[in-house]
Amino acid sequence: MKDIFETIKNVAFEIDHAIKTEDLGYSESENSSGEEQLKLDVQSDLIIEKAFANVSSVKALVSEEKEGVLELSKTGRYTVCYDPLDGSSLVDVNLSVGSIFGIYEGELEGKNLVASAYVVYGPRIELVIATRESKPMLYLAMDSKFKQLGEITMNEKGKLNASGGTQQHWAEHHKTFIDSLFQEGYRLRYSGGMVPDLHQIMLKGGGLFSYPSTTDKPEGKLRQLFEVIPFALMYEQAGAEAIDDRGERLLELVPSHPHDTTPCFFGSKYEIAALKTAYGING
Ligand code: P6P
Repeated sequence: MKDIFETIKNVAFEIDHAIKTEDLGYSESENSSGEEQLKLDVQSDLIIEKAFANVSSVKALVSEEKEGVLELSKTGRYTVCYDPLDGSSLVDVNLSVGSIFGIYEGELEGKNLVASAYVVYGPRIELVIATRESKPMLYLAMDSKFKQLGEITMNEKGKLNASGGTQQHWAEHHKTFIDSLFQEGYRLRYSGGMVPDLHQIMLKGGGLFSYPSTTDKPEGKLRQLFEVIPFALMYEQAGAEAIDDRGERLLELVPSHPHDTTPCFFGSKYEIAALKTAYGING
C-alpha cells in the first residue's frame, strides 16, 4: 500500500494548490447524491483519478463525486473509495476542508477496509494514515514533503462536542443527550466540515462527533464508503469508538449501494457509552 500512500501525499499538494488558485464557482453538473458540484469538486476528483491511473496496486476507484466503479487494472489488489474534497462549500469562507480515502480489499464493505487516510487543507496541510495494524499516524507538510509527527491516541473522555445535523430535525432523545453533554461542560466545536471536525477531536484529546438520523435525513447524511467507514478505522485505531444509532460498529457496515449514508457517532469511550445509554442501546 506504500504506493497508495505516496500517491495521496502527491495529490494533497495538488489539491491544496487548486484550492488556493482555482475558480470557486459552481460547475453545470451534480454529484451522485444530487448535490451541486463546485468546479473545485470536479477538479479535485480529476486530480485523484489521474494520480491513481498507473498505481499498480489499485484495482479500481470509486468517487463520492461520481456514479459507479472506475476499473483501472485487473491485477490490482485494492479499491480506493474517496471523497475528493469533503466540505468544499466551506472553501469560499476560508474554512478548512479535506480529502478522505478508504482502501478496501475485496467487496466494498466495512470489514474489508484495510487502511484509510485523510488530508486536512487548513492553515497547514496535515495528513493522517491508519491501517488495521497501526495507530493513526499524523504527518505535516513542510517544504513539499510530509514530516511524520507521531501517532494519535485518544483519551477515555474528552471535552469537545461536534453535534451535526439540523437541530429542529433531531429526535427528542438525541437533543436531550446532546444538551446533557453541554450541561457537563463540553465545548461546541462544529465547522460543518467532517474532516477538520473529526481531526480536531482526535488531536484535542477526544469528545464526540455526531451526525444522527433526523426527520429530514432519516438515514443520516454522511456516506458509508467514502467518509464514515474510513473515519471509523481512524477512531478505533486511536482507542476510541465509532457506531451507528443501533450501536453497531461502523466498521461492520455493509453498504447496499456505493452512495449509502448512515447515522454515525465517533467518540471517546465515555461519550459513546453515554450515547448508548441515551439511545437505550445495551452493552
Ligand atoms: P450539516 C459537508 O457538506 C458534509 O458532508 C460533511 O463534511 C459535514 O460533516 C456535514 O456535511 C455537515 O452537514 O447538515 O451539519 O451542515
